[in-house]
Amino acid sequence: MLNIVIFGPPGSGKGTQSENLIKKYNLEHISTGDLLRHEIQTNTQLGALAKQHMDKGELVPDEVIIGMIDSFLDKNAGKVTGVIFDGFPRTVAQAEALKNLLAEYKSGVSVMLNLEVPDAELLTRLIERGKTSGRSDDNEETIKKRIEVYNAQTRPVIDFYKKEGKLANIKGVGAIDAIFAEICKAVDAVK
Ligand code: B4P
Repeated sequence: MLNIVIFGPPGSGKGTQSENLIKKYNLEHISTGDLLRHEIQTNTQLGALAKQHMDKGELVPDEVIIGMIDSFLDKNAGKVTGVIFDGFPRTVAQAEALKNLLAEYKSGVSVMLNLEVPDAELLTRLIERGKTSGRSDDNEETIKKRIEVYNAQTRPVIDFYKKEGKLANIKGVGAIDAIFAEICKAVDAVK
């Protein structure tokens, strides 16, 4: 299986580039952010819990997220040619859990695409998205908190994949197509 982790701070282009990757490589897509927003929209208990954290720009607890990934793999592993993990893992504990879960299927992460974008650009993009997204976490105060949480809790995941020899740094500023071309080079190198 071709297992791609697309990684980066909020607003770095994970969702945007995932759409391109799915089309080109015919991958199954899991976005933990989308799944959580679906839970909120359908008023589930999990959604209510997630909303409390997301509205404050915090991460949703690891055990909730890991449970979602576990059931996703249960349904899909072995039946698909590959998976794109979008917005997951966001903590080292999540990265370790993913390694263990994929090992159960004699598989592992093929490459981790780390989209690098400066904070000022992230803020501009997400404030712009907030004008139309309807997302309660796309406002200046929450965006700043999300960037802070990224730096404190999520950035260490880069070192995890560096040690695993899976890290591919991608400059995430510029035209979406040009960034995608760099992403494809990194994916083709591990295919
Ligand atoms: P996500 O849904 O993952 O939200 P995100 O990081 O804001 O989105 P993304 O990074 O995909 O947006 P994109 O750059 O594509 O998470 C939301 C929340 O859910 C988290 O804060 C957390 O609370 C919770 N959560 C999710 N996963 C979790 C986990 N694993 N553990 C714990 N909690 C979790 O798009 C941004 C904007 O930039 C768009 O408008 C796009 O058009 C634009 N853009 C993209 N590329 C561009 C480019 N090259 N140039 C200019 N603009 C660009």
